[in-house]
Amino acid sequence: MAKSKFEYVRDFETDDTCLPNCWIVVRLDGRNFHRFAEQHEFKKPNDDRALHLMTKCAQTVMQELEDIAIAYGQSDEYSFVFKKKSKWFKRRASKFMTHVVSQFASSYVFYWKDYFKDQQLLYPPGFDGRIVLYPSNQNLKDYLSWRQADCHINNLYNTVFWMLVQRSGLTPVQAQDRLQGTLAGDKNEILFSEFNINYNNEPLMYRKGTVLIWQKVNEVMTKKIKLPKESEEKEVEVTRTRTKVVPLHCDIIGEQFWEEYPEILAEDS
Ligand code: DGT
Ligand code: MG
Ligand code: MG
Ligand code: MG
Repeated sequence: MAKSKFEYVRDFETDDTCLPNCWIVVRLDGRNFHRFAEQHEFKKPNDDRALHLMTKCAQTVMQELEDIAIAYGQSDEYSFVFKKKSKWFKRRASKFMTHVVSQFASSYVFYWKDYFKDQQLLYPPGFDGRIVLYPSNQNLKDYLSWRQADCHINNLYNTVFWMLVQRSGLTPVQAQDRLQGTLAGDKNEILFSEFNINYNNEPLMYRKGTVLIWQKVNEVMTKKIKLPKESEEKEVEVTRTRTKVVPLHCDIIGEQFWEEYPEILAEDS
């Protein structure tokens, strides 16, 4: 086809190809979820419906898009790690980011009612996105460790904060003052001595966030087959191996996780 005189406008498009051989991380985060959580009466500090909906959306993203090796989520954020060798959309950063964020946002609305049975969705939620490239496995592990450490710090703080407000009747300002300058050990001690809570017994999903990985699972199903020499159909059990996205709530800061699942960082990834 002949070129039109307008074709030159394409030259204004900027190249956003991601550097080769790097892990491509897309992190999304709910826009103004402080307000969104208030308006939709999220339980404080952790709402299981909200956390499970986030994970359902992230599973959808992993299943619908190509080349995601692992994802990690907590609070109103999720990080998706694309394989180093991914050639998806010629590694264009804008394609990765927009596909992840739009698929996630539409899933959030689509699956809302499955998780928030009697709570109506009051307005359309939004999510921001960013892309970061990590050249080494250690950088990637440190990135994920950073997000999990963030989850721990925030969750410990929020757990004590809301105990002081909900159980001891402190105002938010008083609770904030009480926690000013306290270390992790102090917060654990307040929880234990004042509320009889051992922080280590709090649900893993709250303390560790959610890791999504691909796992082979065996599925047994019954199938009707017709044998050549017989006239009637017979029901037989067949086992199929499928790869599914599985949620885990485990530590990813230590080496154990990476030793248990070496395929995540494997060279051909
Ligand atoms: P942003 O991200 O700058 O647009 O603003 P926010 O308000 O989304 O701030 P962010 O992302 O730093 O903090 C997440 C907010 O989401 C935080 O205010 C608490 C809220 N949130 C997330 N998960 C839950 C939950 O399970 N329960 C409750 N009550 N709030 C939650
Ligand atoms: Mg933010
Ligand atoms: Mg947010
Ligand atoms: Mg956030």
